[in-house]
Amino acid sequence: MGLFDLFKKKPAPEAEPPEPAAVPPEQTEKRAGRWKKALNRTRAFFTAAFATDPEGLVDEEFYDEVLDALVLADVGMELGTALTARIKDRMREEGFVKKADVPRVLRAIVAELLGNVRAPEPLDPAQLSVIMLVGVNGSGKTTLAAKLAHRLKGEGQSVLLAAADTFRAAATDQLKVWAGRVGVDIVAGQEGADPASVVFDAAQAAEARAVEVLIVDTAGRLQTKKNLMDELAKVVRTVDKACPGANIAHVLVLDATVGQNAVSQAELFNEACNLSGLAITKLDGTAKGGALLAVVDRLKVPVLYTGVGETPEDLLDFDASEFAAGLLPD
Ligand SMILES: Nc1nc2c(ncn2[C@@H]2O[C@H](COP(=O)(O)OP(=O)(O)OP(=O)(O)O)[C@@H](O)[C@H]2O)c(=O)[nH]1
Ligand SMILES: [Mg+2]
Repeated sequence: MGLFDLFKKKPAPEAEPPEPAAVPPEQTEKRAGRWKKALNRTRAFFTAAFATDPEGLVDEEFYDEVLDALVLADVGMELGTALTARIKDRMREEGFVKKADVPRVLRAIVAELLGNVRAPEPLDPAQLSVIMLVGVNGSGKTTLAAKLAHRLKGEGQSVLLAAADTFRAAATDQLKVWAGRVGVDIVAGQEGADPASVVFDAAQAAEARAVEVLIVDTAGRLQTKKNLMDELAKVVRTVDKACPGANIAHVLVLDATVGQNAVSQAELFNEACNLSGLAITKLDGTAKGGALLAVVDRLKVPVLYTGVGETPEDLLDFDASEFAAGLLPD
């Protein structure tokens, strides 16, 4: 079991191991539908490229259109060029010649890219798990903290929130409101308090209350502000010291609407706090999902959670195949 299998409710020690639950087909369909919807706008670029003359043969002009679609979807020129070359190779290897074959080939390549990540840290279910949410201002950290708390509580886990965004009093108030709405406890400090002291207190409270999952909401910060990134590194060290033996995940929360800036965010947050995984938010409305591919390709860390709205239920577990299927037309 990996660190991010937290959502799988632990069986009581004396209970029989549960049968793997069969997912009802209507639920699979509903999930696939949500992915399709989330990636509507991104898919439109590919639909445009693939819609004209699907029975035609692939040529350089068509591959240029595919590259344009990849760049428009925020994949970036570098990865877009590499992916286009991979499509050409795969088409040749598999003996495909028609334009209509390209979406299927690209879907497989995208799913492989998203799956080519470091294996997750093993989860020790007997220990506290800590999920630290980090990211730039407004990326969706606090909302995701609430969504995760809601989900984990629903799965029967005991959850504590730590309001380690002490930059603004409003930030703590926002998380307190969420804690009340989803019905979990929260540890907060005064405005301007050292965020490391808040996480230290929260870690002690988690220990004392035998909490299973501690979710730490941190202040938004620009990845280029060195003093703020140093402060984050200090919070990380505090969590490490305060929670010896814990399962600790540092999750970068990326706003899907920021495009290629996500790559710089990922690189600099990874330097400051050695990321365990990614969450992508706002993958509803007008977002484009392509930058996520560039980030995963660069850092080789898994995507864990996806935010598709502003309510606690608007959380999807990440699934590489469903993402790839949503990204490209059938
Ligand atoms: N549409 C949509 N909006 C979202 C999603 N996640 C968060 N938001 C909205 O984005 C805005 C910022 O979200 P927050 O959770 O406050 O972001 P934050 O990263 O905590 O922000 P700071 O603490 O200021 O850095 C809010 O208006 C949220 O409702 C999402 O998945 N979809
Ligand atoms: Mg916040």
